Amino acid sequence: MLIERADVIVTSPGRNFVTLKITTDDGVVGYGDGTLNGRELAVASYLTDHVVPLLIGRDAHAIEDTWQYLYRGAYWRRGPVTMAAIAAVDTALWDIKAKVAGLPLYQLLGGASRERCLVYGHASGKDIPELFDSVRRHLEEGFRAIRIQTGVPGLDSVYGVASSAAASIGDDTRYDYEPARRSALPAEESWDTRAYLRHVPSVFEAVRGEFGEDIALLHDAHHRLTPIQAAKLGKSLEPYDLFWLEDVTPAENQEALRWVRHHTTTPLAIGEVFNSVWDYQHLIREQLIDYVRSPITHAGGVTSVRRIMDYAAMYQVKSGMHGPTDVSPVGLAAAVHLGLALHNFGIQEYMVHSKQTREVFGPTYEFAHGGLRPSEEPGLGIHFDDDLAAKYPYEQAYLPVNRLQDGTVHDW
Ligand code: CS2
Ligand code: MG
Repeated sequence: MLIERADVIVTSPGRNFVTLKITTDDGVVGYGDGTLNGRELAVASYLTDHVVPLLIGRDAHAIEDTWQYLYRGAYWRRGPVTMAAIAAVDTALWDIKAKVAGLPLYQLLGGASRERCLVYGHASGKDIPELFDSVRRHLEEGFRAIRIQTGVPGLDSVYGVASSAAASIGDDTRYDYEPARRSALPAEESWDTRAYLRHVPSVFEAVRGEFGEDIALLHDAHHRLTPIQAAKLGKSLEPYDLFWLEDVTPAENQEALRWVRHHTTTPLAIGEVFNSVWDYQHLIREQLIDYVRSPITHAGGVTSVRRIMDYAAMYQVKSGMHGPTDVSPVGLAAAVHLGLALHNFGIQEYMVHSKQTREVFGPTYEFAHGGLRPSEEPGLGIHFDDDLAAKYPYEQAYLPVNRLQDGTVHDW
C-alpha cells in the first residue's frame, strides 16, 4: 500500500490548525496534526516544500522507517517545527494502519489498560468568586481534576485566565479563551513575580476550603520563575496537595529542577515545549519530574511519544500530555488512544474545542465520568470536513509577550 498523495490543510475555525491528510493508492485516508501555535505556516511550509515530495510512493505501512527517514535524513534534528511536521506524518500513518486493520488505534498500541483517560479541565477567574464559579461549573460537568489559574492583584491580565464574558456555561468560547490573538502584533502583558508568589497559596487555601480534599488540583507557572522562586512556590503549596505544579522554571535549563526538587514534595510536570526523548534524558533518569507534558503533535507523533513514555516507565514517571485547544482534535484523539493503552498513563489535559473547530474535525472521542475514551471506529475516529475547512482561511495570530513592570521582556 503506497502513499499516493499528501495534502497540507491550513484552516482557521476560530484558531489556526495545520493538518496533514495522507491518501494511499487504494484510497485509505489518514490525518495528522502539525499545529504549532503562532508559527503555523513554518510547519505548513516544512511539510509542503520538504516532506510531501519524499512521501509520495513510500510504503504507507512503514511507520518506523518513515519516522527514522525524516528524523535522521534531515540531519537537522529535533526542534518544534521539524518535530511537529514528523508528528503529522507519523499520526496520519497510524490512522491509516489502524483503518486498514479495522481497529481503533489503541488496539494496535497494546489495547486498553483502563476504562477511560482521566482528564483535567481549566478553571480560572480574575478573582476568587469568579474562580469558584468556574470550578463549580467544571464539577457539574463531571470533571474530577481541575487546573486553577487566577488573576493577581495589581496585574491587568494573566495568562490562563478566561475573561468573565467567555466563562458562562454553554458559551462555546469559554474553554477556548487563550487563542493566539488574531492580529499583526502580539498582545503585551505585564508581570510581577513577588505579587504572584504572595497570592497563589491563598488561592489554593480558598479552593480547598470551599471544595474539599477530593478534587485533583493542578497549577501552571508557565516558565516564569527562577529555581529558588519555584522551590518556594512548591513548598508553599504543599498543604494543598497538588496533583502537579507545571513548568515552574524555563524549560531550557533542566538543572533548575534539581534545586526545586530538593526543596519540595509537590509533584512536578514539564515538557509541553520539549519535542524528543532526548529532552527528557536527564530529567527522567535523575527522577527530577513526575509527569511528561509532551503532546503527540509537538514531539514527533505516536511513535516517539510512546518511546518517551516507555523510557519514563522505568522511573515511575507518568504521562500528562499537553491538550490545549491549539492541539487539534486530531492530536487530541491520538493522545487519547495512546493514553488508553499506556501502562504509565497519568492524566490528559482537556480544553474543549469550540463548536466551529469540532464541526471541521468531527472528533468521536467521548467525555464521561471525568475522562475521555476514544470511539471504537477504526483509526483515530476523525471525520474531517474538507469543504468546511476551506471556508476558514488562515489568519495571522500571535501568542502574547510578557514584560516585567520596568519593561524587561519576561517569560509569559
Ligand atoms: C498551556 C498552554 O495548556 C497549557 O498548559 O501552557 O495553553 C500553552 O500556553 C499554549 O499551548 C501555547 O500555545
Ligand atoms: Mg502549560
